[in-house]
Amino acid sequence: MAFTLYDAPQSTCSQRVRFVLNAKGLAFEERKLDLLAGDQLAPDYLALNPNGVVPTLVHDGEVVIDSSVIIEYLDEVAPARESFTPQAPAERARMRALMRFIDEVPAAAVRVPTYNLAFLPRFAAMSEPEFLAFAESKPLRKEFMLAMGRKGFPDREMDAALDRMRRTYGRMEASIAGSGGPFLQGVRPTLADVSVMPAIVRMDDLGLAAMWADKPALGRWYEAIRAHPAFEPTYYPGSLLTEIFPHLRDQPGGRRQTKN
Ligand SMILES: N[C@@H](CCC(=O)N[C@@H](CS)C(=O)NCC(=O)O)C(=O)O
Repeated sequence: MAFTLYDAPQSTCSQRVRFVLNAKGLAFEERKLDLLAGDQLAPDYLALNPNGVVPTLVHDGEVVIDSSVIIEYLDEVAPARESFTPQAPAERARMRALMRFIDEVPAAAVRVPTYNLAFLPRFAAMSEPEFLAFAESKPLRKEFMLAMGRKGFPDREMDAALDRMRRTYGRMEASIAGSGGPFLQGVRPTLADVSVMPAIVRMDDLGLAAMWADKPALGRWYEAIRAHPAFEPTYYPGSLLTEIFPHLRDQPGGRRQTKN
């Protein structure tokens, strides 16, 4: 089986796919896109992924897009070594319900602190017409970029996003407690754990891990997922925002860090 993954080192959606490929021991050719340079909007790439986002997987000529769809696809075509889909239909349904929640709530919410705390200096340096043209070029994220503007999301939006992250921690804590842990659905990680992992790593990278200090099961979950053999190769050097944006290291979490 030949796999080509179009991705970006720091992209949370790409990290889901790298984790599953690594866990299964599947060799893949990684084609890294520079998202700030706009590689994802080049006509050749848009022909593969009309959403103009990473990741995109090409498997023996078949193009598969959207990280949740890709990780389900990988678990179907390559169930060996480690499967991330439970056998029992009711458990599968629970996993998929968690994945829908994760895509709708934390995967979307985490973009707000990411843009405000990490990417903003890049956008602030653009002229207004430059920024508007940049936003206009995004098939999937035009409105998101316009809502953010060159000055960043207002406090109201930031607070709402952090609140959605808090609700995620609560949902995770309950799921881990209900299953006995250490993962969301018990002793083995499922695709739901893989789906939420990059959002939690991102919040930690932004200096906001104190937000779940009162959630012991989530703390143990984080240790367990980091100890998985696929974690290290997934987060190879350059995968964290603090590695490429020095201002994040100086002011981890900014003023938000104290607001739990
Ligand atoms: N639902 C899509 C979302 C993909 C997505 O938002 N990718 C981001 C990186 S995590 C991206 O490529 N952003 C580039 C841009 O917005 O121009 C998925 O899960 O694959």
